[in-house]
Amino acid sequence: MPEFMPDIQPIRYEGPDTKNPLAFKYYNPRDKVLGKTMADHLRFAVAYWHTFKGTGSDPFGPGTILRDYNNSSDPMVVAEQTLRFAFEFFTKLGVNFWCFHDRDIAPEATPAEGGLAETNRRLDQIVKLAGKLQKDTGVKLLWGTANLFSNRRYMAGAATNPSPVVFAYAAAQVKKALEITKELGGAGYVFWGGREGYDTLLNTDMGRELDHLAAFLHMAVDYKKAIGFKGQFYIEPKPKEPTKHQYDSDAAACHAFLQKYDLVEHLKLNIEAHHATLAGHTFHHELAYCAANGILGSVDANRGDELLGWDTDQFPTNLYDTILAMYIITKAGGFTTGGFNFDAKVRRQSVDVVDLFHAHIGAMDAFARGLKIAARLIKDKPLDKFVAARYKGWDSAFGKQIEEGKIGFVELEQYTMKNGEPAVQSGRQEMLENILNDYIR
Ligand code: XUL
Ligand code: CO
Repeated sequence: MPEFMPDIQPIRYEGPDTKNPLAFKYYNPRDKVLGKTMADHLRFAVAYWHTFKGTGSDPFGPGTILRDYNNSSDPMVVAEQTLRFAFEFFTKLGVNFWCFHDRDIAPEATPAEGGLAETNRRLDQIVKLAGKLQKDTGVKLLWGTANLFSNRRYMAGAATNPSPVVFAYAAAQVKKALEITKELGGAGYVFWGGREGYDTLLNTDMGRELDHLAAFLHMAVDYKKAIGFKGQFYIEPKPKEPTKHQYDSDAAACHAFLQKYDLVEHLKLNIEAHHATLAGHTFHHELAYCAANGILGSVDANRGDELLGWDTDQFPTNLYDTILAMYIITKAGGFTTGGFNFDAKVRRQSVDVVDLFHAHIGAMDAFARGLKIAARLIKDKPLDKFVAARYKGWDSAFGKQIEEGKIGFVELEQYTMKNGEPAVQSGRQEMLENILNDYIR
């Protein structure tokens, strides 16, 4: 097979002083941090949809990005060439994982071309090649998913569609997506609620739609067991886009939903950085919520732009974000099945293949640097020590009695009558922010 990118050499670690823009300054996969290699901490994955299927189109104009592998009128030839390009890209970049939607890797057949049966045949053909390329390169599947939002049949949702016929179609599609994810040894499977939400409540039965979404996920759990798929299920929160209001709007809303419908033992969360921001939270907040509730699964790494209100899916470069993410994730024990999937796309003017490398190199370095800084914060404990001291009252006999539910309002009133006004203590936010900045070197 001739190479697609003969001019691009495998990306290597050259250290912080290198001037080579096609080298890692911080990501050294074999480097050990807190007893684990960087590769094992970070588990980077490339998102197939943005990186290989993205064209740079926006609401004001069509795509600007032309790729050589799209040079055939036969969509299956394009699909195979895209896959080969993708594995060359993974290998040259040095990432160990990839992620895909079913419709990214194989084109959907129209009813006239044979409908779902033909679509599934096409998928099988591509999955066979993907399995071979995975074996040849050692690159693994972090997670698979189904695109339940592009086709017009899903315009009013998939599992939450007002029609059970659409629900059935979506179920058939996810059934196949689970089968191929299993076949490719996927470590996980993501449910992002594409159009599971509403544009107006005037035409929507919200309670019924939520029941249907839960029923759908229970069917997926049952089918997962039936075929012996061992990967982790994730649900990915997002508050809006494409619908005005998505049901899985943020980590807390997903958690409440999973608990109400007895799904919490079956799904963890896949937190996307800019979905958090769109929800009016920080990436840090959403990760911390998951860590505090034992539901942290995986991450879609990206960022938004503070001046653009939409889902810009930019590559993550903000060090504060990566440090705080690594701080939370590492303290929570790190990824098991999850990893960092770059759910991010190059800008519309970044039309060259080399831009895909610059984008991923920068993002991987930003997380590697974040990991190194977080590791020093974890070792030295300047924040932990402050937090422990701030809460030390809870470690006293009195605090313990409250935490253990041994005393109630009556005893607390007696205590307060006796002890009077509590002493207040500074939260020292400015000092802590300075300490954090001090670690960035
Ligand atoms: C959309 C989004 C999706 C999911 C997978 O905003 O994040 O790409 O990650 O369907
Ligand atoms: Co995502």
